[in-house]
Amino acid sequence: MKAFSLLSSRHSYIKYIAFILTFGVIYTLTQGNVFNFKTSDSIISQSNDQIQQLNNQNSNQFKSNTLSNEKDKILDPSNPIDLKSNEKEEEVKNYQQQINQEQSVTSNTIQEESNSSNKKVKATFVTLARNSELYELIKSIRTVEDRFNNKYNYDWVFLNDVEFTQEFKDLTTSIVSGKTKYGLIPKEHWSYPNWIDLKKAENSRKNMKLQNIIYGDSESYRHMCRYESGFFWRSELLKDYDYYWRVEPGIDIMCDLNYDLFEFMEKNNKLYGFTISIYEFENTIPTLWKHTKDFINLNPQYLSKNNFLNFISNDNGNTYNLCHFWTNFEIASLKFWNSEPYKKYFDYLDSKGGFFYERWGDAPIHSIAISLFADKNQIHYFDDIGYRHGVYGQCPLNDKFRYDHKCVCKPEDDFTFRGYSCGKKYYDKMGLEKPKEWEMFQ
Ligand SMILES: Nc1nc2c(ncn2[C@@H]2O[C@H](COP(=O)(O)OP(=O)(O)OP(=O)(O)O)[C@@H](O)[C@H]2O)c(=O)[nH]1
Ligand SMILES: [Mg+2]
Repeated sequence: MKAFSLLSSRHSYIKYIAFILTFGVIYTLTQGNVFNFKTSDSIISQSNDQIQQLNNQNSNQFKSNTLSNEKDKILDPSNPIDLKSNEKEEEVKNYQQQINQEQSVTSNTIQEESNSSNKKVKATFVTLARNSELYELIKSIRTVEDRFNNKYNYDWVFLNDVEFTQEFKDLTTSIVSGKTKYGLIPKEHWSYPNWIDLKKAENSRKNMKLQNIIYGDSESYRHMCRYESGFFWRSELLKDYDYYWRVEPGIDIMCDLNYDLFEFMEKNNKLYGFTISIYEFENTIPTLWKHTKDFINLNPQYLSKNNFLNFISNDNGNTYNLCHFWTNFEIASLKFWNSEPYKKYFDYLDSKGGFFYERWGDAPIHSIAISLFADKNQIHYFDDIGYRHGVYGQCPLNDKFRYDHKCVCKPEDDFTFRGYSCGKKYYDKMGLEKPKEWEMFQ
């Protein structure tokens, strides 16, 4: 008010002073406002940056966590946070805290599990494969890693009758979480022994081809079966391990495995674990049982007192009922194959030439041996894997179990109690209670 009355004064020097004073006041007020605007702009842009940062952090967390829908909505980039709303900012902070809590619970749980034993079991995965199977195989490895081994980091041994390619080694090493080791099978483990009549073996292959017997005409399949029966466990690369888990190209693990299966084997004194049991094609093993009986008659001391003969024979050992554990999934003790009874049994069978004159598989041979030489309580059926290889699969029948373990298998696809499976016999002869749902899936 004072400034306006001075401007109307008749004295020019007073007018001049009044003008300067008025200009000064206006300038000060204006500059003050400019700074004030700038300050509030920078506060908004700062808090904008902070919230953006928070939002980015949350989006990253989101990628590595399973969040509820509510959280998804808040963190969804297509549902941006209203910068003016303090409430939303508060909400984001709260969820940030919740996520952090969830994260620490998850890692504590894993920590607890991996700390459940002070000493890691001496165990490894083992895969026999051809270089040409690499891309089928890495899918198998990936499923085993995702469902199990990324928590335990067990090693992986790869075996081949020819050198592995660099691509095979690089790719498998990039996926396996434990150490990888690559072995070239010695010639004497993958060739005809000198007592084999090659002409007789060739005639047998031709004959089996005419009968349309699966792999009946294949030489390499026979070497593979002989190797898996009598030699893989002698590999130098396996000598530091007690247990192995066999993995083949083209398999799938369909449930989360939240415990250490090797530790289970060791703690429970198990020697052999399987997922699928099935009947063998009789025309691939016409004389296998006769030779087995001869071997037992010559070496009765090897027969276990509490054996599982009634799983593999319906007539107290007179004939073989063809039941065997599928060996493309095997978690087993290397010591068992390295034991005197098994080594002698293998050598005896090998001397009879049935790997080449017939087409003996490693699955019936492993199964017969474990059923005769081990205590039956040392055999374990892993009913919780959710396993598939080719047409046959194993899937836990209990809904809650499947949901809890994020299984992606269909109970209808479970083979355990189907007609061509030996699963029902296994439960009965082992004296186990079948799952309550079994009758719906036979
Ligand atoms: N290095 C090598 N590996 C082989 C050879 N033949 C088979 N294998 C591997 O031995 C394992 C068993 O062979 P498969 O052909 O799958 O035999 P199978 O499981 O009885 O038959 P499928 O039911 O058809 O899978 C697989 O891991 C193969 O990758 C071979 O000639 N060389
Ligand atoms: Mg196979």
